[in-house]
Amino acid sequence: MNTIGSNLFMETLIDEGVTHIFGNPGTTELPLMDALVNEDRLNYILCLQEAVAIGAAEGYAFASGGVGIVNLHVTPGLGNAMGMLYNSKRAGTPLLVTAGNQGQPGHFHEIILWDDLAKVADPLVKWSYEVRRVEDLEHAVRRAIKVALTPPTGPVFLSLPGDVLQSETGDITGRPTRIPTRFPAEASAINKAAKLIGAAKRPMIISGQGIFRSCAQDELIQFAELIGAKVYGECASNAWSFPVAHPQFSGDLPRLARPMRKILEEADLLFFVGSEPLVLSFPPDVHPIPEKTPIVQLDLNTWDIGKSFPVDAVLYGDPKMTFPHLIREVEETLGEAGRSRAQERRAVVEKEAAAFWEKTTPMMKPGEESKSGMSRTAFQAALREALPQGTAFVDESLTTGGNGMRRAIGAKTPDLFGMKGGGIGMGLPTALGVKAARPDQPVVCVSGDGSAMYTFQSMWTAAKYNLDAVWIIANNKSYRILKERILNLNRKSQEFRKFVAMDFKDPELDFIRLAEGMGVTAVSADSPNDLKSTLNEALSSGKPTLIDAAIDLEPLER
Ligand SMILES: Cc1ncc(C[n+]2csc(CCOP(=O)(O)OP(=O)(O)O)c2C)c(N)n1
Ligand SMILES: [Mg+2]
Repeated sequence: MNTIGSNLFMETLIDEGVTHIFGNPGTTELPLMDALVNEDRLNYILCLQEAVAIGAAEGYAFASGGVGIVNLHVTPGLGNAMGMLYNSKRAGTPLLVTAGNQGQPGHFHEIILWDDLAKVADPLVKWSYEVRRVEDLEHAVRRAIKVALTPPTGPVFLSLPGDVLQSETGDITGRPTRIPTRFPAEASAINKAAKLIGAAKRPMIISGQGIFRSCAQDELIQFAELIGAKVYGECASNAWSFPVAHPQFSGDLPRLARPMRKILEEADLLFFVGSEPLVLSFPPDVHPIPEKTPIVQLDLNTWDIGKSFPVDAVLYGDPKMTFPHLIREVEETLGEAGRSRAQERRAVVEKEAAAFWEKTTPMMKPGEESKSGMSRTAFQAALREALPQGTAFVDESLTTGGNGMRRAIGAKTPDLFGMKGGGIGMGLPTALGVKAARPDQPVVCVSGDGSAMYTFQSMWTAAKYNLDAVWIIANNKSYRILKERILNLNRKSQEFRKFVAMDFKDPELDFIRLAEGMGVTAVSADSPNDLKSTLNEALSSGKPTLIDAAIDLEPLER
């Protein structure tokens, strides 16, 4: 049989090390679906809506450390994917998103389903291109993957017109190109940073997902302990960068400018590492970063370095590679006396962090274990007990989550997959991708009930491919977060205690029947005891399971 563009596309992906494609096909993708017949080197995971495909690829890329591949259908398919693609952009997830387009001879005639796909995807990706000739196809795919994986990592897009996929061509001729970035920062910059750090009396570290990507957690712990700094997670943190249970860890930074500034003002030196320091929920009324405080930043992501504040010492390099040099220089700069001062400071920091966690760590109150309708803290405390050690945790918990949830699960979960972009509906599909990448690890996702409904079709894909994660719906029958925020406006919702379009009542959502309708086992958990036993059973069943957890939140206050 002749080789055509679609075979070449598949062969190129395989040669680039790809094993999974998340997609949803249409007529323009039929040459690809045909090329997949009898092709056991590639697993095509069918997703019944495009947002699910992107979310799953995102989880897959995150958990595998490689690139996630998505194949979509023309403009409507890409359109459905755009909201979730926004999250991938904000998280810097390396994805190659492809979509079939109508054949080029039909473009001038604007035939049905045609549009300028590369233009549609453009604002959310690092590179967007329509492959116009089969001669360019292999190298376009290779370039796209290289670009996605090069820091700052992120999604890229290729439009694949039908005529290109069906043109006759030869075999692949190239090979993968990767840009190694395991290099330490420049020696002179390390020296400058060490001097600033050595002179600081109250240094503070803000760590982010770049630490996870660099696998530099151990090095960061060593550094934080050496200088006795308080450690915060970046706002909207989507991965573990520092152990939540470490005595110097003080929670994630808030996403509001004033509270953030208040925290940062405590420090006389700020050290940002692998983090996007400013992800705010609202336009800032003050600059969240104190203007005069010296700043050191260590990152491979040149876009995030000094993005909206000045940096006094830039460490452009890989965190894992840079820390050993930095630690050596800081030790020298501090000397005996400086090191012991740092240890005194560390003891103070630990006390302050302990006081914070005493207020924030979720505790089960007497009698709550069997109470129907779980309080937020009882729900979190039950999870802390029930999660098996080594669980990969996908977090879209919204009002049932936050620092309390992170504290609850921190000691049990080496891997956290959270959201950066704020577009809800990522939890359910992300867990699909994490499970596909890590079949032997227990995977648990907590999702808000409202969030789950954006991508509920994920359940069918879980059943179809037996992706045996456990999805816990934190069911409070509402968009609770919107209610909390609308009360803050202090207008009519507050005066009349009425909420427009924020409740799932009349009718309620029946998550059990919804999940069962897609082939997934579903059980309800009314109390913390129920949650513990159902989670246990679900994880040992070897089948994908949904747990509908009844959350009975304390009354809304203001
Ligand atoms: C795609 C998208 N649509 C709408 C929103 C606005 N939004 C933010 S949070 C939220 C409600 C979340 O509800 P749920 O998942 O039930 O969590 P809860 O607040 O109840 O804990 C909505 C609708 C959004 N962020 N993204
Ligand atoms: Mg809700």
